[in-house]
Formats: sequence, C-alpha cells, structure tokens
Amino acid sequence: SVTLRYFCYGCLFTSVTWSVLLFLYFSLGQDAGRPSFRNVPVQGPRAIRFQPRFTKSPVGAKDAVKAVPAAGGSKPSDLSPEMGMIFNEQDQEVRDMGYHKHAFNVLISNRLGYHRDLPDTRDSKCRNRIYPQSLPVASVVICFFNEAFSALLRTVHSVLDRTPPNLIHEIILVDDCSELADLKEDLDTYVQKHLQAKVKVVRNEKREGLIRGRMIGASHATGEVLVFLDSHCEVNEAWLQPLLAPIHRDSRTVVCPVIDIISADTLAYSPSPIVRGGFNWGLHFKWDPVPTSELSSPDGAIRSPTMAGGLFAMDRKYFNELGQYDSGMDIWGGENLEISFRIWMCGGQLLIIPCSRVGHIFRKRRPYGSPGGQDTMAHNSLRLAHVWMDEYKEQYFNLRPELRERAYGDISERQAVRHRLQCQSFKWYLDNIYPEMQITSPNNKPQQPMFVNKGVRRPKVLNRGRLRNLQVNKCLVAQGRPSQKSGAVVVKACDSRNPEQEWAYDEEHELILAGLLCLDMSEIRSSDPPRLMKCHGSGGSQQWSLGKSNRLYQVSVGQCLAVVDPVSPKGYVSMAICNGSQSQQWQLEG
Ligand code: LR7
Ligand code: MN
Repeated sequence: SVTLRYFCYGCLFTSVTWSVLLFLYFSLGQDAGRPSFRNVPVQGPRAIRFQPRFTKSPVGAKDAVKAVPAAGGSKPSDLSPEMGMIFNEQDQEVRDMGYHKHAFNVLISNRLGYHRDLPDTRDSKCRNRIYPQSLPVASVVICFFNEAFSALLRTVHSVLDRTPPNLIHEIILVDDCSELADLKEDLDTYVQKHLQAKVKVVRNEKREGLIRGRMIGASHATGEVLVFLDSHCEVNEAWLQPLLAPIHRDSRTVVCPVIDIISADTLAYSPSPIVRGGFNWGLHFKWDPVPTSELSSPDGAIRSPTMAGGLFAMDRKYFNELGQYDSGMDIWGGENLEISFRIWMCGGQLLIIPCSRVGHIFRKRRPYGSPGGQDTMAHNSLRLAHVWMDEYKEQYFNLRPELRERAYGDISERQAVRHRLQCQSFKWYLDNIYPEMQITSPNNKPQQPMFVNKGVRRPKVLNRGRLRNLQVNKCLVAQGRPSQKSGAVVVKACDSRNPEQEWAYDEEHELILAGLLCLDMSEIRSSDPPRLMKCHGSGGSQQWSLGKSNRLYQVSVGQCLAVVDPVSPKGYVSMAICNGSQSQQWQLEG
C-alpha cells in the first residue's frame, strides 16, 4: 500500500506540476523565470519546459521523505525522463562531450539551469527546529578545476537561494587553473553581472590541487566560519544553520552535512541514508553504519571517525590553529583522513549533522588526472601515514608493500604540528574513536589460516542458499564455472538444483560459493567489482553483512552490492553507495 500511495501522489504531483509549469510558460513567457536562465550555455528555448518535477509543491517534498524506505523504481526525486532527451545533434554533442569532460550528464545539468527546487530530505523533526538568532557568519570556499559551468553556478546559486543572507559573509571561488574557455572567460562577467559583491573569484596561476586550493581560498576568507563545498553540489533547505550552531557552542567542533546523492546520469536528487565516515587499511574512505550508541544525542549529531572530505564547516581560527592542511599533498586524495585524524587526535571533534543536507554529484570516475600523471592518492596517503599513524602505518604497508620505500617529501612541518598541539597517539584514536576498526596481525597473515579449500577448521555456517537479487530476480553466481581460482561474479537465472549457486554465510561474515571461494572486495581499488577469491579468514575484504533491509553491505569498502543494469543480459554487479533501492536487495534463500 505504501508503493501504491506513493504512486498516486506521484501522478497527482506530476500532473499538477506540469499544469503549473505550462501555465507559467504560456502566460508569463520565458522571462518569468529567473534571469540567469538565459545565461545558461547551450540552452535553447525549450529550457523552461524542462523544469524538474520538484517545484514549489509541498506534496512532493513531504512525500520524498516518506518514500525513502520504499525506494526502488521511480523515486519522487526522479526528474521527468524527457529531461535527458536528445532532440538534435547539438544535444548529442553536449551530452557526449559532457560525459567525456565531466563524467556526468551535462545536457541535463544545463537544462536544469542555475536554480531548481529540491526535495526536502530532512527528517520532519528538523523542520521545527529553532536556531540561535546570532550565529557566526560563514565564508564558503569552493575550489574547482574544469568544472561544468552549469554545475558550478548551480552550486553557487543554491547557496545564495537557500541561506539567510546575513549568515553568508562571502563565497570564494578558487579556480585551480582551469583550462575550459567558459570558466576562464565568462565566469567573471557572470559574477559581476548577476551575483552580489559577496562572490569573489580567486585564480591560481598554476594547478595546485584541491588541498592547496582550499588553503588559498581560506587565506582570502574573512568570515568566522569556513564552509568548504565541492563545485558540483546543491545545498538543501536550512542547511547552514544546523552546521553553524554546534561551532558556535564549541569552536573545536567540525561538522559535516549529510551528503545527499545527485545522480550523475539523471541529476535526480535523492536522500542518503544516515551513515558515518570510516576508512580501511588501504586508506580509502568508506561509509559505515551508525552504531546505536551514537543515535542518542539530543540534537541528532553523530560523532564520525572520518569525513568524506569535500563538505564541511569549521571555525576559521581553529582551522589555522589546527594546521590547515598538509601543503605537501597534491591534487586529490588523503587530505580528508589527515584532517579527520588530526581533529580527533588533537582535541577536537567531528560530527555529522543529519538536519543539514547538501547534494553532491557522484560521478563514476574522476574526470581529471594530475598534471604529471602521478598517483597523488598514494603520495598523500604516505604522508599522512608517516605523520599520524604511528606503528599502524604497517597495516597500510602490508596492503601496499611497494610503497614501503617510496619517498614522500619533507614532513617535518607536519610533525611539528602534531608536536605543537600535543596530539594523542593513533592507538588512542583507534581505541576511542574508531573501535570498529579491525587490526590484522602484523605479518598480514591471519593468525589462524582457515582456507576453505585446504580443509582447515571453518567458522560455523549460519545460513545457506542462493543469493537472489530482488530487482532482476536472478542469482549471484561465478561468471565461469566456480573453480579453485579467483574470478568474477554476475547474476544469472536461479537454479535451485545447481550446487554451484549455493552460498554459505558464516559466523565470520564470509560468503562462500559452492564451498570453494569467498566473495571478496579489493581494498586497494574499491572501484573494482567484487570477485571470488581464496578465503583468507581475516575479515576486511571478505566481510559482508547480510542483515535487515536485505542489503549486502561490504564492511571494508562501506558500500552495498548492486546489479549494474537491470536489463542487461550480462548481469554485471558492482559496489555502490547503499541507498536501499531494489537493485541492492538480496535474499539468501535455502
Ligand atoms: O586539482 C584539482 N583541483 C580542484 O580544485 C582537483 C579537484 N579540484 C576541485 C574539484 O573541481 C572539486 O570541486 O576539488 C573538488 C573535489 O574534487 P572531486 O569532486 O573530484 O573529488 P571527489 O568528490 O571525487 O572526492 C572526495 O574526496 C576528495 C579527496 O581528496 C576530496 O576531499 C573531495 O572534496 C571529496 N568529495 C566529497 O567528499 C563529496 C562526497 C563524496 C563522497 C563520499
Ligand atoms: Mn566531488
């Protein structure tokens, strides 16, 4: 009945929205929209007809929140399918070039324009919350490199549209030496013409990367609080007040909004589940479920061991006192764990604030590299491991032995920061802030090897059966025949008599196919799909939680197993951010 009710609201909502839009379009003409519509590049007269389904209707907004648990199929935040329609070669070109240069659907982004309404994804309790009259003012810092013009401008306008003006001290756009003509030429003109004096553009003379880029942005800022955003975000209703309030109470509190999901393919905005930040020993950030002990805070704030990196607010003086960032880190990666460890180890705290929601476009690949092609994630991770992780850096080197001897530059200034602030040990951080983290034995060999195929003692099996995906109604199997060797997994037609489809789920949270191999996730390349590997018995990459809501959660990468394309006969699966959709629902059935 939930689905049905939602469906009916949906129909009603769609037709109401479309009538209102058509009425506006015909009666008021195109200029009735906001002026900036006309400045969207590559936008024909069709633009205004491509309004998102979310307009002013409160029905839609309310329903969006209710519909979350029943997600799957079309969600209320889905845009109309016409939004991405190709009408001519120019559309095709914008779409194809957009994917090539930005790894998301720029055609839809352009059609959306610089303003749109979003479903209010907050819990209803957030809406009645009252915040102190006097809050510190914010400097919003947005670094960008070759960002899609419409995505950048929608980020800026979303801040101006949805923040009380008295709380925005300024918005600082740091151009990290972008190469795209519109960013170089049209941005200043647009800012001068359409944005208040509050928006400043700072240009880096050479590519610095997002870490030094943010430090440069922060050095220009004069507001009391720094708010960092990626250049492809949209802030939601009353997003800033709940971030400023805890900083106002305690300047050593650093806060993150819940990062809602803007689909790279459809630009649909959907709520994220409430999760918190962790990491694995490959030093990749991951999302973890929130321990129940954390759910009791009166204002709903959740203590988080790490932050994703892009979206957070912090007292400006505290940012400087705490050592800003490591300016020896290049381009992308690692700074989020570095600042997270530093905050906790040196006397601060890091919170996720569920009443603050900001959407981020999650792309499937990073559309840029580093100028010299270096692996900056490895370089940056090495620096943070050497400065902050004490003996636990061995956990990283066990997974990345080739980095053990790799040079990482001068870290003395960062060690001095740690010394000056008299920070705690990494062991203290693990014990007190991230007790869920598992430590493997120093030589990377599990203390008791338990290889299935060697017939050594096995953990007890809790459940057996086929793993059926509820969206496609197919079962997870080996791509070829299961053998002693590793291999890919896909979904295929279920066959209850075929022992090669039988999984065992054991007390160590391993999933073992046909008594042979374990479902395994690369901790080094978390973008790789899961595969079958020899069981190693030490958790981490082979640890899956198969709990409530039928999701198959991978503990090490913090994502859920999903079917990639429900209609494709190839049956590929991959890891994706857990969103409760049908493509992520699995049932182990005997
Ligand atoms: O050389 C560069 N110069 C830049 O100015 C490279 C990037 N940038 C800009 C870029 O245009 C963007 O605005 O920096 C910002 C972040 O880069 P993204 O969007 O390519 O990063 P990401 O979203 O893939 O990665 C996440 O991890 C990064 C690690 O360095 C940063 O901390 C990002 O801010 C961070 N993004 C988020 O936390 C959003 C939520 C993602 C999740 C989980
Ligand atoms: Mn980003």
